[in-house]
Amino acid sequence: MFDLTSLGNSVIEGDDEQVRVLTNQAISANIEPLVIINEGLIGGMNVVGQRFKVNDMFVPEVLMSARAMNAGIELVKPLLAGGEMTNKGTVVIGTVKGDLHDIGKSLVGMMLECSGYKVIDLGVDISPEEFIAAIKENDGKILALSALLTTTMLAMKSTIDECLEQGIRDKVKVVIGGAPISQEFSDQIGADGYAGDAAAAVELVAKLLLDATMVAR
Ligand code: B1M
Repeated sequence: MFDLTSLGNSVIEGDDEQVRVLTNQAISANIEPLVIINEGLIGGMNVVGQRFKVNDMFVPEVLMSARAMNAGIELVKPLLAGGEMTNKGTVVIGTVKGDLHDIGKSLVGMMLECSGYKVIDLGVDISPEEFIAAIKENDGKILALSALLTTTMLAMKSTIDECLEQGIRDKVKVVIGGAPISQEFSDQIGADGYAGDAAAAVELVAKLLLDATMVAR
């Protein structure tokens, strides 16, 4: 029986070579691709996030862990492409204007993709105009905004305001997240919801799209 904890531990250690070896072993052991990602790779990265919060890990280590996680995900991704990758709805995701943090945002995007959504990841430092252009171009149903700095949180409000200005606010659900974000802030700026981590973001997106379908009926 393959032990996914060892894969998670290799992510925590930032050992991309070992992650590749263990991911290939997990694939050979016929472990479901989504289980490898969620319980092994993202499981390890979640621990990294928690350790950061208590200053038990530092920037270079987080970056190495993120790189190691991505090395594993690259091996598993092709296995998802044919079967489980249906499109439950298009999500446009990015880190807001002025903010260069992308590890958490990429995790959220990855989890959504693995859960069957088409994800357009715009990257970091994205202006309200760029977000809205991508929503229009791709018929996006969900706008997912990430911010890690207290100074850039306000760009989330500017993005929502721009959605209103351009007349698309009622066509898109806005979800927000990142270390300084809270449900209270989400309510204040008129977002549709806040998620504290990648798994919660997947649940929130599913709920918002289901609610939207019910209203449309
Ligand atoms: Co920066 N940084 N950083 N940094 N950095 C923080 C955020 C900080 C808290 C560190 C500290 O001082 N203790 C602090 C912010 C303080 C504040 O605003 N209150 C800070 C600062 C100040 C800065 C700079 C200004 C430093 C400087 O230059 N003086 C600078 C800003 C650059 C800029 O953005 N313009 C800066 C730069 C950097 C690096 C480039 C070195 C690097 C980022 C590299 C990269 O992302 N490629 C970096 C890092 C790594 C961090 C910390 C250490 C780790 C962030 C991280 O990746 N965590 C961070 C300290 C910390 O958070 N404790 C810090 C792991 C990741 C898995 O968690 O991103 O929280 P997180 O994502 C979680 C959830 O938040 C949630 O799900 C994820 C998975 O569970 N989530 C969402 C995230 N987005 C979501 C979206 C959703 C839903 C959930 O829906 C859409």
